[in-house]
Amino acid sequence: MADTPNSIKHVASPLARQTLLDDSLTRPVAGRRPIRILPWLQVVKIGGRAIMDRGAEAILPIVDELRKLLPEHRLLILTGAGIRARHLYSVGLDLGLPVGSLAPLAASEAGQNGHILASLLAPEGVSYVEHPTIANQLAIHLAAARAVVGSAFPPYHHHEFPGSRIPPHRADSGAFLVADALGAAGLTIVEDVDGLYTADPNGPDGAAARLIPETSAAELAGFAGTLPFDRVLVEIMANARHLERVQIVNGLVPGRLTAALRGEHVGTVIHTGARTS
Ligand code: GWN
Ligand code: ATP
Repeated sequence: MADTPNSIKHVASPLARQTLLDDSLTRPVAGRRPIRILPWLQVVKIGGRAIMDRGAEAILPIVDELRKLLPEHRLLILTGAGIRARHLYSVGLDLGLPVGSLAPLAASEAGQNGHILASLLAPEGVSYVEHPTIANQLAIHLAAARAVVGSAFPPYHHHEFPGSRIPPHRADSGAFLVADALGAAGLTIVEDVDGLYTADPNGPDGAAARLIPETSAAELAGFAGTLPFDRVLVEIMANARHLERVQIVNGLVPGRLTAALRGEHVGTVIHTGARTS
């Protein structure tokens, strides 16, 4: 027995003998760009507050636009959480709930919006798919249907970072993270404003706010004002592996989403830190 060779102890691995914390040692193995899992996929994030909370007036035209896009694109449509999550934050914070408890509760509101949107697209064969399905079975679902709908919130749950009382990783960062991880062809964020402005166009200084047609994650790192998306997305975009740009468009203007998916510049284009090659 003692003489039996145990080859398991001798599995050759370039990372076997070194710390994973030293970039210079891991770079030869880990520094390469990962493969694109679904390179033909277009990810569309529909604002919870910007679109879904407005009801039929905003939702039905977007549903119509998405329906017409199906022959052209294979879509992962992800919904944000909207006003119900904001109510939840205020009640939860008043009660002293930690960020890790608030994150899954808010996420469930993003899911509810997804169920609503998917019901309206069901005649086209579109269904709501669960987080685990997005993680592991998107390819087979998108072989059966031109699009699926899911929750844009990332499932950080009780692992949410404790730096702030409101979950920092919300629907915009969730949509970006999954689009980049899948190596998708693009991400379009659908809002109720024409794009990123120098200041909140609906805020007190709105009259003086100017649209910024093009910017980068690096430039936004020094942007002191409010943003129409999760602030942590700026840092995430800077470290992107695949997605080279994101476009923010106004979903209240018919045709903008369609134009964006056809590669037209109709909102704010944000260049990420992903290398072109
Ligand atoms: O419930 O609408 O997925 O796709 O973050 O977790 O809080 O869950 O805790 O597959 O796993 O409410 O139940 O709910 O929105 O997230 O889902 O209908 O474990 O399909 O069960 O990662 O949908 O839900 O809220 O997305 O964002 O059962 Mo919902 Mo959400 Mo459904 Mo999902 Mo969370 Mo699951 Mo999950 Mo929980
Ligand atoms: P969710 O999907 O998380 O529910 P949402 O994306 O639908 O949210 P908001 O998070 O409210 O919606 O973001 C859109 C809003 O951001 C706009 O209606 C606008 O008033 C506001 N905003 C704040 N700062 C800016 C800015 N610099 N440029 C453009 N809009 C801004």
